[in-house]
Amino acid sequence: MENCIFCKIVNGEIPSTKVYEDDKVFAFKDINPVAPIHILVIPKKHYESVIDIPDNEMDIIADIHKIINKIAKEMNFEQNGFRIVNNCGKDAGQEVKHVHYHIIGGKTLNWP
Ligand code: D5M
Repeated sequence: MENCIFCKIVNGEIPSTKVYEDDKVFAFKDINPVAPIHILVIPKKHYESVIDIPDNEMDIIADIHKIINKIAKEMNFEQNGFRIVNNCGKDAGQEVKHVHYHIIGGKTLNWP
C-alpha cells in the first residue's frame, strides 16, 4: 500500500535489518528496541490491523506465529521466555498501520 512504511520495508524502498523472509512473512529488527531483542514480524500483504484480516485469510496469523516460534528458538528464548505483542488500533497505541507482531525478550519484562 502506498505510503505504508512497512510495505516500503517489504519492497526494499526503506532499509531494515532483516531477520527472516518468505513469500508471505517478513521479520526485521525494531528501530526503537525496548529490550535486548526486539523484532517485528509482519505479513507482506497490507492489513491495517488484525481486525481487518478477513476470516478466509486468517491462515496468515498461523504463518506469522510459526515464524515467531522459529525466531524465538533461534534467540534461545525457550528456557527464559519472551513476549509477543500485537497492538490493535488507537487505544492500544498502534503507531504503524500495518499488522505487526513484536517479539520482545532478552530480559525480565514488566507488565503492562
Ligand atoms: O509499533 C510500531 C513499531 O514500529 C515501533 O516499535 C517502532 C517500529 N518502527 C517504526 N518504523 C520502523 C522502521 N523504519 N524500522 C524498524 N522499526 C520501525 P506499534 O505497535 O505500532 O506501536
